[in-house]
Amino acid sequence: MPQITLYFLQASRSIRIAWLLEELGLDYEVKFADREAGKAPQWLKEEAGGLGKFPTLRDGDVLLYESGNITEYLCDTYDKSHQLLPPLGDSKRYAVLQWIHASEATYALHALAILYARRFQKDGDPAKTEEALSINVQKDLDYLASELEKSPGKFIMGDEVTAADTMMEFNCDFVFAMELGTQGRKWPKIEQYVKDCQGTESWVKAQKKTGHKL
Ligand SMILES: N[C@@H](CCC(=O)N[C@@H](CS)C(=O)NCC(=O)O)C(=O)O
Repeated sequence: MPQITLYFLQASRSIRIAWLLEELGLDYEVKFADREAGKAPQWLKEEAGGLGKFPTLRDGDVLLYESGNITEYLCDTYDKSHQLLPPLGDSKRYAVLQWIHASEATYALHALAILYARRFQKDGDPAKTEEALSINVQKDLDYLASELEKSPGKFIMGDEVTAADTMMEFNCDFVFAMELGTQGRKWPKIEQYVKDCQGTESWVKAQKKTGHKL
């Protein structure tokens, strides 16, 4: 039995961690659940423990949630060559950590504001709310596109996948799939980036093993 268990909710950020585990070449068991009325089923929350949000990961006695935190833990514990996250003392570490944090604290925040407005806004004009909130999403995407232009390779930090990509790929795929704030605009550089991420052997393996689909 592998000592690592990934509690995986369908159509969620859980794919970030499956992709990272594949990049690290680690053996892991997947406890997969489909959504029920859009939410995580109770049995998965009880079995996983923690905050009841996914991904959640168990490694022996260690229980972790928050995809950015799980990413740091897995890299610090198993990425001995520091391919995915540079070591302490290397300034490139903070360039990667910046994306790990931005993926949740900025990119997901701005996109989810629109999803929640779509779901929960009762009064006023939802289209106007979405248009106003889309400014943040579009600025975020413009910035990512400009950073990808500057990258010496097809991924954020260059030609090799890093933890910046294992976190950010989901944000881009999700925003495009749900058209969250895109307002008809296209970002071909980011569309190509998503294709390149999803074309890696490790992402393909993660998708097959988990059954992830948006
Ligand atoms: N910031 C957290 C977000 C976790 C989160 O909200 N996950 C969603 C799926 S993407 C979830 O578990 N939703 C199920 C529910 O709320 O029932 C992370 O990066 O892991």
